[in-house]
Amino acid sequence: MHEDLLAAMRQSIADGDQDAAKAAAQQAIDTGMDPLVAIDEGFVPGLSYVGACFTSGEMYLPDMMLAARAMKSAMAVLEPVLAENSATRRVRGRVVIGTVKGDIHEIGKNLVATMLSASGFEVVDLGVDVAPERFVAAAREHAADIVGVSALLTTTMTGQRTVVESLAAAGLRPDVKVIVGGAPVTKAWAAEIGADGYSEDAVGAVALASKIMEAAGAAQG
Ligand code: B1M
Repeated sequence: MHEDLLAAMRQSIADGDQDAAKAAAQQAIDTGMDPLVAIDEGFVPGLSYVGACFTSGEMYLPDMMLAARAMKSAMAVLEPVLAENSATRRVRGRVVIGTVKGDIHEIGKNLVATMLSASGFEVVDLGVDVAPERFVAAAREHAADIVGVSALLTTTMTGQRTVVESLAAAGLRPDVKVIVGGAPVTKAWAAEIGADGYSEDAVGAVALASKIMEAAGAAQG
């Protein structure tokens, strides 16, 4: 049953079938499946499959767009439940998040934002294709503790370095910490560009942000 539903989720994304994706997400909720299991083991493998087919030339950009649309439909069903499940009232810190300039991938960034806000962080989501100046202005305006920068393309991940440099040039570093993530991003890259942390996934991003806030609290005594 569990495996059948996960397979249906993968298939709905591979087919780019919004209705099937929504129905599978709803079925996950109705049957008490953890929304994160549905995302990580059902829907994301569907997207990975589509990504691999795109690389090998078996699928084209419109297929990837349909898959993304189906994924977003499933997320619209799952994210409110995800937020509800882990809702906490304590504000643990303020995070400004966005996808770098030139990059319009948002699904992973949205998941990170949802998980952070569900875990008690105040999140200001700047969306996609965000210029470094906007990260700086928002960090200042919202007195951010952390700026989160997502990048999904090898050609746009350099934008993460620009954000780190722009925050420094604006005099906001090192008080504002920077965390980075996205499929091509690595821990080594984060270290190279002077970011304060890297996480592979949304759950890790919450742990990382929490660790940063604890360290900041300890430093203040
Ligand atoms: Co694009 N795309 N895409 N795409 N796309 C990839 C990334 C690609 C790997 C596909 C492939 O070739 N196999 C490839 C990049 C190759 C590279 O640079 N190495 C690629 C390409 C080439 C492109 C275009 C250039 C295609 C073209 O036009 N010829 C184009 C670029 C557009 C642009 O941005 N300027 C493009 C466009 C698109 C769509 C618009 C069709 C669509 C995005 C729609 C949308 O987001 N609204 C799309 C999609 C869907 C994908 C794939 C299939 C799926 C991405 C995704 O949502 N994954 C992707 C292939 C793949 O990843 N297997 C691909 C699911 C999501 C939950 O995972 O985003 O990795 P992810 O997020 C994870 C972690 O990375 C991490 O946590 C998240 C949750 O666990 N994480 C963070 C992410 N951000 C974080 C931030 C953090 C911490 C962790 O701290 C701040």
